[in-house]
Amino acid sequence: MSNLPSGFVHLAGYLDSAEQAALVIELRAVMSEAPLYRPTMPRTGKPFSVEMTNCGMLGWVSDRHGGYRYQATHPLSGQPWPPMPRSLLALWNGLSGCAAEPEACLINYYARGTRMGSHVDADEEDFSAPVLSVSLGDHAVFHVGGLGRRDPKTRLTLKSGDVVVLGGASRRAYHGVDRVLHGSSSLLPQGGRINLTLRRVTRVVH
Ligand code: MD3
Ligand code: FE
Repeated sequence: MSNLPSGFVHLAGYLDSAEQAALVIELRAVMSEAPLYRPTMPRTGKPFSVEMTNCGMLGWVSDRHGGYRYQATHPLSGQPWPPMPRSLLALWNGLSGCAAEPEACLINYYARGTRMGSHVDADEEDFSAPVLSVSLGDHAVFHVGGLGRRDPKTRLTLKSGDVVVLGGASRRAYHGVDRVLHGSSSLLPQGGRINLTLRRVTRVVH
């Protein structure tokens, strides 16, 4: 019995193992230029469970005093984010139905035992464009609910190579990662899970 929000499309196994391996090589280059770091929560300064970095013109960041926001530079190095790999731009062009390019690709790294609490992605100006998610490495138990925090949730497993398109109403739905199934994939030698989210941030002029 699944009751997914409208516009939620789960493409299980969309990337084959060669495409996944090629993407990991490109992401290693991105992460050597823009290292993973652990953001902190607005106001409390509590560290996130997940480590993050970005590629593209803009990156999503969070810290105690500045809050959630997009900015053009890595918060530790002060350097511009590395460009988005062309393979990701091609994925967006094939699946998003959005003529404008994605501006941000948030890279989340889930080490053993990490999770992401239920939230809505609301720091973008443009909600007409979908969010496109790519999962790599260990499987994750993911939940998606509705527009209200207490709405019923559907749980599904996101596996390596899965792509999810969050368009329409699903773009504003609550969602999160309950747990990562350690050792469920051999894609990443050190284990864990990488999730990419490609986003449009500024308004698309139609
Ligand atoms: C449903 N990431 O980075 S990706 C995030 O697996 C985030 O790392 C999760 O939530 C992860 O903000 C989930 C799938 C996803 C992304 C955006 C959504 C699902 C979504 C936006 C609205 C509804
Ligand atoms: Fe999210």
